[in-house]
Amino acid sequence: MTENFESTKPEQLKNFVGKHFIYTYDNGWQYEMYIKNDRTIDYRIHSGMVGGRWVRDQLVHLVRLSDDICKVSWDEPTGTTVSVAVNFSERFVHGVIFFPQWIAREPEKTVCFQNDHLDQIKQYRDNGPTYPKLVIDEFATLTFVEDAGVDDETVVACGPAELPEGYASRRN
Ligand code: FER
Repeated sequence: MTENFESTKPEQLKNFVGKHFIYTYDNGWQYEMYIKNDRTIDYRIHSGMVGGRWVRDQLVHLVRLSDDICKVSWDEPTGTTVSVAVNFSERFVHGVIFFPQWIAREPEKTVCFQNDHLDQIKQYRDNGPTYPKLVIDEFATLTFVEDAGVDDETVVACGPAELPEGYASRRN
């Protein structure tokens, strides 16, 4: 079996698909996510341990927890696994990130536009070590939220360093 999406119920995801948002974890790490469709996100990491990293077309598991709350979970090619719950009405996030030990030791190895470096990333991953994982368990505040529609390839189309001044600090 390749992928199992048995929890995904596309008809329950209309409030979440198309959401584009920027958030800052309580440890100061700033992230941006675009839920491109019910199976896919694009994202940029503005600051933190792997600030500068950005990714398009990450396959995710997206579920509805309430009309305003969804959970997005995925397994990166790096071996990092992530599960992020987003509460749009109270504008906060809770994320758990499980970093393999090789990233805890040398996080800069993952700082790139990952899509262009997949062979290298998979080699790092397979070299390990994996254990012990670095588990980051943090709340975050949503500082910017918009509806960007489905499958818009222009939302996350460049690295964080190439964005206009003030892009990530916009608040709404
Ligand atoms: C997030 C937490 C972690 C997130 C992405 C990651 C887009 C990815 C981390 C990594 O692969 O290094 O909230 O949102």
